[in-house]
Amino acid sequence: MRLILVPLLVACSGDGTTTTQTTPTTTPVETEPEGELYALTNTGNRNREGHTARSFPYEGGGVFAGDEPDNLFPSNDGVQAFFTINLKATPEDRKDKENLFDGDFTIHQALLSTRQVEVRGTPFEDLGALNLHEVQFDQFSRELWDLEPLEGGLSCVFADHRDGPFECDVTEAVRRSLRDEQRLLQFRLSFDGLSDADGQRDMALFYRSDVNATEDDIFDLDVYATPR
Ligand SMILES: [Ca+2]
Ligand SMILES: [Ca+2]
Repeated sequence: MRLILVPLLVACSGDGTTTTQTTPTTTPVETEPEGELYALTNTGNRNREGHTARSFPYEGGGVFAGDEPDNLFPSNDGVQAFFTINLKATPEDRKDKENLFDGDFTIHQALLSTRQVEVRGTPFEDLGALNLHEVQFDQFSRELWDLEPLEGGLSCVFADHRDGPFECDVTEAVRRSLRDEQRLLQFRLSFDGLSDADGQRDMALFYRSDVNATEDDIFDLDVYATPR
């Protein structure tokens, strides 16, 4: 925050001199977070990412969530997406640097976001908010359909409008993962509701070129960190 003094009142006194009163007001100023940027993305690994139905064991490769009323989901069942970020990965532009997992860093800020999203139908109106829950699993599979969120893990609203933003502050989750030597940061995305049973798709789909594939570089984790 930068303090800006704004003239509030200009008054002329009887002897012809002018006095000015000021009052402090605050204006938000965009500032870069402290530290260096470590830009990570999701793995794009089929063993770590995909979608499951929310009410029965099923799995597929695309990373999407919402109401998917096709013949695989005869009861207008909901789907939820899973993805993973490897904190041990070395960012492309930082080959000369130690990765976050092997190094010793002060983490100033970590923001998880995406712009690789397509919204079909009206999920935010019909199903509610798109929620992000931190989870842990070894292998992506249909058995994750009823996986509980990680105890003490991060939960947040990733988006509540089709125009976004699609993002969450995950600073504490990154700090805790590094402290606990947990190499993988894993998340589930799901809407508040399963389905509005209108026979229409109401979904958020995350992809670059193939909606049914698992692709890397969809979710961005921007970590600002300083080596200790
Ligand atoms: Ca629907
Ligand atoms: Ca609908």
